[in-house]
Amino acid sequence: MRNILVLHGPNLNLLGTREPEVYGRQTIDDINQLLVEQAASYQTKLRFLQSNHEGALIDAIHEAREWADGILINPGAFTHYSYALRDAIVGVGLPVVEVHLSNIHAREAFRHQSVLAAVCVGQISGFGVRSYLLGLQALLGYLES
Ligand code: CA2
Repeated sequence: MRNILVLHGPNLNLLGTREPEVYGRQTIDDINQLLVEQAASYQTKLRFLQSNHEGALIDAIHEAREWADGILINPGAFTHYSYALRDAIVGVGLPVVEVHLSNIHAREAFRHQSVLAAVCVGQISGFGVRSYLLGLQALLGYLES
């Protein structure tokens, strides 16, 4: 049995309420439900946290050392500037996959850079909700190999 922490960063609690053309119509609960369904066929347990606070995400990454095999994260806008999240990822040494609903490379210039991608196993961006499902598969495949 694998244990994976799924983290959703700032403003992702608003999914499904605005900007459907960018982020789709599904809510964060819909995404979590789809992930749970996928995880079941991989003998994997998921724990979820959404937070608008950098420190809460960092605390969750630190605590994951005690129980998780890996982390799936959509860091939201922290992607583009949070050296503190980057240090936390390096600090715990767990494999992390970064996912984005939108294609951050096709948007405003400030979104093109991720300060986290280099310390993650990889990044999946632009496939909507499927980015999360592909990300979970990629993380589990990485753990198998
Ligand atoms: O594409 C993604 O998944 C992002 O991580 C989403 C972040 C954005 O800052 C990143 O550059 C890319 C923003 C999430 C905000 O989500 C909202 C959803 C509905 C209404 C308002 C915000």
